[in-house]
Amino acid sequence: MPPGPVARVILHLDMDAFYAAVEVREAPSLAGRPLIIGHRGRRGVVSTCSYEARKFGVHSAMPSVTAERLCPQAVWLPGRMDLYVEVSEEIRRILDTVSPLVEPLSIDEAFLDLSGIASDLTRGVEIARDLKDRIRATQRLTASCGVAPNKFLAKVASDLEKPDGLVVIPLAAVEARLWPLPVGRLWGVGPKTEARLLGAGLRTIRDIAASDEATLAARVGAELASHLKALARGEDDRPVESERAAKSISEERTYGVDLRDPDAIDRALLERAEGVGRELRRLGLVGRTVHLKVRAGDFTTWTRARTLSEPTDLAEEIVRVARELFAERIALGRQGVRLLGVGISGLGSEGAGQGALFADEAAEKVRRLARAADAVRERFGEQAVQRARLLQRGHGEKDEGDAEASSLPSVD
Ligand code: TTP
Ligand code: MG
Repeated sequence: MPPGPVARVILHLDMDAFYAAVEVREAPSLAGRPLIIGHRGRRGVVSTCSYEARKFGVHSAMPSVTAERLCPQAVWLPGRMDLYVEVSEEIRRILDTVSPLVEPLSIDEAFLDLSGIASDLTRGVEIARDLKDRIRATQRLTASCGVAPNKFLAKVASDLEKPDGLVVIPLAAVEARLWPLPVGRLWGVGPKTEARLLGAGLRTIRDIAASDEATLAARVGAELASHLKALARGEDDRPVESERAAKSISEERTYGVDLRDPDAIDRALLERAEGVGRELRRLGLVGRTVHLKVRAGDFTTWTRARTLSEPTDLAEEIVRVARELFAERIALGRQGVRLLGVGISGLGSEGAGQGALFADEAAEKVRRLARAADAVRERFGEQAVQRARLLQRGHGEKDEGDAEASSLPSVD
C-alpha cells in the first residue's frame, strides 16, 4: 500500500462552565446550586452559568431578565475577569507540558496536536484522561476533551458529553456521532447559512452528507458547498497553529534581603515595569494583561493579573496596574518581599491598538520620551537614563540587597 497522509491525533479541550466553575471552586458552598455569572437587571446578560442553572434553560448570552424568570432561585455573581485569566494561564501552562503545539481558541479552550506524541487515537485518549486528571487535581476544575484525527471532529467530540466528558471520534464513527447533529454545528455555518440550509430541508449533518454537491452549491455557493461536504465526511486538514510570536514578557528579581520598606518595594515595581516596557518597545509590541508575581520571605507566592482597556508599551501604565494589584491583592502580613516580578501578556503588534492609543496625546508624548530614552540607553548604557523616581535613592538604603537572579526580561 502506498503511504497515505500521516494520520494525526488532535485533542480539543474546553473547560466546563468555566467562570461559574471557578467561582464554585473559590466558594464551595455554591456547589450543586444554580449559579449565574452576569449582572442582573434589564440591561444585563448572562456570561455563563452552572450546569444546575442550565437545567432551567439558562444559557450564555441570555438576557438576565429572562434568566431571572426561568430560575428565580439562582445565585448571581458579577464575575472576576482577573481571576479567570489567571486560571486560564495556569491551565495553559499544563497544556504546554503536554505538547509543544498548543493553539488557544478562547479563555477556556485550546487545540493540542498530539501527533508526534501519541501513536494513535487510543493513546491520544489516554493522554486526554491524564490531562483531565491533572487539571482536576491541580485546579479543582473539570474539563471536557475530544480526541479525533482533525480539529473539526475533536471540537465536536469535546462538546458531546459535557461536563467532564471525554469522547473520541475516529473516522469510522463519523456516521454515528457526527451525522445526527444539526447543520449549525458545521464550522463555517452561521445563522444566515443555517437558515438557507434549513430552507432547503437540510437539517442534520447527515442531510449534508447525503446531498448532491451541485444542488448544495446552488444554495450556498460552490466554495462553501465543497467545504461543508468535506466536513460532513469528517475531513478537515487545518493545522494546529501555536502562536509563533512571544506570548508574554516578564522581568523578575530575587532580593538577597527581603524588601520591607514600602518605598523600596514601589521602586522595585517601577524598575521591573521599566524593563518590561523597554522590551515591549524593542520588539515593537504592546501588551494587554499586566501580571504581578510576589514571593514573600516565607515563600508564599502570589500571581495576580489585570487586563487594561487598551494595550500599552509604557512602563507608566504597567506600573500603575502593578501597584494597584500589589495594594489590593497581595496580603504580605508581617513578611517582606523576597521576589518581585512584573510581566505583560496579551501581546500584539504596536499598530494594533493604535487608534485609541494615539487618540490620547499625553500617552503619545510619554511614548516618544520613552523611545528617546531607549535610544540613549542603547548608546550609553543602562545608567545613562534613569527616571527621577529611580534616582530618589536615599543614603543607607541598602535593604534591597543584591540581586540573586538576573533581572533581564524574559520573553516566552
Ligand atoms: P464556553 O466554553 O462557551 O462556556 P462555559 O465554559 O461556561 O460552559 P461549557 O461547559 O458549555 O463550555 O465559554 C467560556 C467562558 O467564556 C464562559 O465561562 C464565560 C465566557 N462567555 C461569556 O462571557 N459570554 C458568552 O456568551 C460565552 C459563550 C462565554
Ligand atoms: Mg467551556
